[in-house]
Amino acid sequence: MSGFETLLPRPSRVDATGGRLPLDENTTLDGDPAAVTWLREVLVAATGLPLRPAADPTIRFRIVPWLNGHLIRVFPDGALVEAQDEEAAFHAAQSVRQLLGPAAFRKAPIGDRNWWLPCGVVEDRPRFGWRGALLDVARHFMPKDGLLRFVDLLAAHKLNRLHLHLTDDQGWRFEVKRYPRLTEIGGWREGSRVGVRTDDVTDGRPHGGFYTQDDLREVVAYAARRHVVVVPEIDIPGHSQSAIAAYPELGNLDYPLPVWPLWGVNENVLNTEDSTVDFYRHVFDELVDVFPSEIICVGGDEVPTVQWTPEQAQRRGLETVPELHGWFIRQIAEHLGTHGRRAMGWDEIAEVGPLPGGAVIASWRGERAGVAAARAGFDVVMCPEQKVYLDHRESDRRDEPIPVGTVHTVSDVYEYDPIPADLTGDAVRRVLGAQANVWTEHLDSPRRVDYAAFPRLSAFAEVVWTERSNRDLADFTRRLTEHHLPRLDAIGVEYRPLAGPHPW
Ligand code: TNX
Repeated sequence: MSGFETLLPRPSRVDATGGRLPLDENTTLDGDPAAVTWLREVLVAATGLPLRPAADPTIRFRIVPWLNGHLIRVFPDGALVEAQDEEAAFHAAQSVRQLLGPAAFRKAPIGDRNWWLPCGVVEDRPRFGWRGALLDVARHFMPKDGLLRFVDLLAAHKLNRLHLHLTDDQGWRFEVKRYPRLTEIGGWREGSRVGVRTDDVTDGRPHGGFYTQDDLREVVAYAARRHVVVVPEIDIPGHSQSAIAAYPELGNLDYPLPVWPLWGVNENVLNTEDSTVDFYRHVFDELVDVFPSEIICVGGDEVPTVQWTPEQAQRRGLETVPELHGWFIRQIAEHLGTHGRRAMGWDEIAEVGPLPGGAVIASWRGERAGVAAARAGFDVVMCPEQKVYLDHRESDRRDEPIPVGTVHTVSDVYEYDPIPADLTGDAVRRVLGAQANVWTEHLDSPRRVDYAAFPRLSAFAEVVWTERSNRDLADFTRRLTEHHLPRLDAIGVEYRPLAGPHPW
């Protein structure tokens, strides 16, 4: 059975009137929004029904600009889906797919079955504009197909930002035409000889991969069609050893470094020479050419400053060495400004000197930095590691395959709220939303990413979509277990079972 009580995330308002609209060979689907074409594609594949266009279709979509969000009305002989804009129409299309039941998520029909929509009304709109997930493709490369699939999973949850962590000490994944060694050398790491897995060594296997600019343009276009904005990150001036391995002149040492084969925080940061800042200006020039996102992430987290000197700070008119960290970020943020883009950075950048105008703070070491930045008038994306880091383990059982971090269960994630209690007044509006971060030191395949991300990301989707007053853990758990996990099963997502870890 499926009905309005199956929708996830939970909609603003539903009113079930009883009865059904059956879908069969004669059912037609049409309307102006592009979401109609997307919906037809997925439903024709799953149902085998033709769902032809028609002047007077059974299921009609239309844009109604004065609406807030979308409105789905289903009657026994037809349905009318109205949406404020293209994005809202796409959300409505996702809901229509959910209402048809888990089999609507398959890629081919699996035999005769009855397809129908429940009669009644759904009215819905998102709580936050930034409903994101970060995927770290630097620690472990995710083949392009896996990325496209991840985008589909985000879209199925009405999430709309994919923060793509493209570079780190352990790998550089973004093709830069001007500096080919970044991917030729920086894209590959040797195995470390330590063959055990703990928090601070890798699995010891050689690893690598990178995306061409055209690969990423494809990902951007695929995501855009699903109303997901891809926010790229090139992490500077720390987390940069892969770049230094490729171009040693970017670093501070007089001997070459390998792409780092260990996890953790690394002292081999970029130097602060003009030539290095210029190098990165060119890198970001190519980045903005591929990614249309207004907001571009420059990283800025975890920057040890032991390789920088007081003289270098003085030369830049700064009093202390740590201010070089802020200075470096500002150089690149200003450069992004010349492209009409805004810099986003991890919350450390708020502690090392004045923030660049228009900066967006990703508050990851708790919520304190985010609250302060919001009060100071900066936009904030909340992603506190103690709440929404999906690489962290799901229980403290010894057989949990991912041993890192603090325990975050599905209900822990569900109980998170992006607006901290001490944030009030106008500053609340500075919180653009939140994102769940999937770091991949210990997730070396799409299969592992599925395990870590789901179903916690399903809980997170409701956190950022549904009004707080409309959230209810018991109701969510029922929808999840009875209706949503079967959808993930139909897609082929190997999520962590609620009952306990998989034996692998
Ligand atoms: C901290 S979050 C990091 C990442 C790690 C993560 C592991 C952040 C800005 N930096 O480099 O992958 O912890 O949970």
